[in-house]
Amino acid sequence: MKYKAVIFDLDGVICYTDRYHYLAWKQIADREGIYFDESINDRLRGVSRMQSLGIILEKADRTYSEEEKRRLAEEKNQAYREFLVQMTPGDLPEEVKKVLQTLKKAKIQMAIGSSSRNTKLILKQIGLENFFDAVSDGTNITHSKPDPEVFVKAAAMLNLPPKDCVVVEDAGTGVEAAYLGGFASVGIGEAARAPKVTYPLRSIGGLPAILFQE
Ligand code: B16
Ligand code: MG
Repeated sequence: MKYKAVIFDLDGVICYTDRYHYLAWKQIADREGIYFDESINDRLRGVSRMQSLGIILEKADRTYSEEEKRRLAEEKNQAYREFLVQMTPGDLPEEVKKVLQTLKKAKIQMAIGSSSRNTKLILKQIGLENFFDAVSDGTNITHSKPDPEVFVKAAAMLNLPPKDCVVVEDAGTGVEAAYLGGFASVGIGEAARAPKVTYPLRSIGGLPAILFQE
């Protein structure tokens, strides 16, 4: 097999928490009278909470103090977590579940590489708390995607060099991060059009075929 491990992004790949990020930021933006839409939201994929806020505030008609920014980010996180605590194992899409089971059977190692500081909560909610061989997330990195740090750390946790791992991403920034770290990447959704993507895919169901090719 060409790869020994898969490093999955979380939001938008394993589950649809990207929708909840959007709804939580939308609440904050609407209250502050700041224009925010789905295309601005696409720029937030894979970037940290504070960087996301910085992108949203580009449309604000006044400047915000550091203290105000800290408070807005905290409020967004509270709103986001209210969605997360309502998630159940039923929020793990069937297609993703099948792929994970297939790879487990084939003894391919699996890790998470997510910028989110809520990764552990999400995995617990969808019943994957003890499923992955390694979890690298927003709590163990200092630079978010497109910096490759989160994937480099995931590979180190698996004791594998980047060339033995493939990263699965839904964001252009994530594909860029994989490329900069020396990883092959599978891009789904908008990430399928990222300039550095190795394997563009329509949906995650096509992942086993890529891994099992000679
Ligand atoms: P949190 P991923 C990223 O997760 C999201 O795509 C991004 O929109 C979010 O700002 C970031 O996590 C931080 O999330 O506020 O929960 O720490 O796509 O890398 O799994
Ligand atoms: Mg993502």
